[in-house]
Amino acid sequence: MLDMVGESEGRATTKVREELLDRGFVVFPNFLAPEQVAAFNARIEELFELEGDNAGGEFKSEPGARRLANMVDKGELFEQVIQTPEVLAAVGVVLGPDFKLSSLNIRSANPHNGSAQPLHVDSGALPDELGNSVCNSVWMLDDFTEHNGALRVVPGSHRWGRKPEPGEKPQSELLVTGKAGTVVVMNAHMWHGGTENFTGHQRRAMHVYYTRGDKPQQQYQKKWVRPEVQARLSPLGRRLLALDDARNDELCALETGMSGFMK
Ligand SMILES: O=C(O)CCC(=O)C(=O)O
Repeated sequence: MLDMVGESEGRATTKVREELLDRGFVVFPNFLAPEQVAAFNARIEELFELEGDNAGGEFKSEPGARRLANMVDKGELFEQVIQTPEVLAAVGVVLGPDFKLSSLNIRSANPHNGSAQPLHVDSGALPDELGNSVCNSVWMLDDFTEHNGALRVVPGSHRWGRKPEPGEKPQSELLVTGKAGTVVVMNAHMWHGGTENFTGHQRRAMHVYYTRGDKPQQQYQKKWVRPEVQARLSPLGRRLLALDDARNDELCALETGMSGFMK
């Protein structure tokens, strides 16, 4: 019998399935209402203020961007967002029935940050004999425009079986623009990265990142999420955080979180 996560893949529409398999990404325009975007941004700005120089310290830092990490621990709206049915259905298309949350982070490209992120694959991972192991969702919390550091993707590159060379820029690269509230689900073996922010405003995004069950989480959720938050999670939330999964405990004991390019 399929479990709660496993069942989700069957609910993806044909369009979602085809775009993920063919191009490697699918866009859900205006998925969040403006009030929901505002609620995420209010909490995120509060956290940047509270955490100051330590912001993002549970993971890694990135020149040219503000980051926050371990977000499941930092507000009920984040506990909910990892359980979004449409996104889980799309993730199931990429990863199959056995997957879990890898990490939930915020990335805000700084005004006039002077450079783009390198093209990369998440966690530096390539598909293996079992198939895909990484799938990310990028939630736009500001409009993504041609000038403010929108996401770029290289459609189809999840099938190339290699990572981009430094500075490599395929002609097929596309910019993914959209209104705040839009969500992009992508096979994270597809080459992608943030672009340069030429404007005077922050460009905020939430990265809800999933991985296959036999891989370590980027942030070991059982370690980072406080016991009182763990205790109030739904069965699906517990399952997605892999809180009762001995295999995940072993995997995460062996390896520290890998980024596609950050130190
Ligand atoms: O925030 C974005 O536009 C994408 C960032 C990204 O790919 C990453 O941080 O790994």
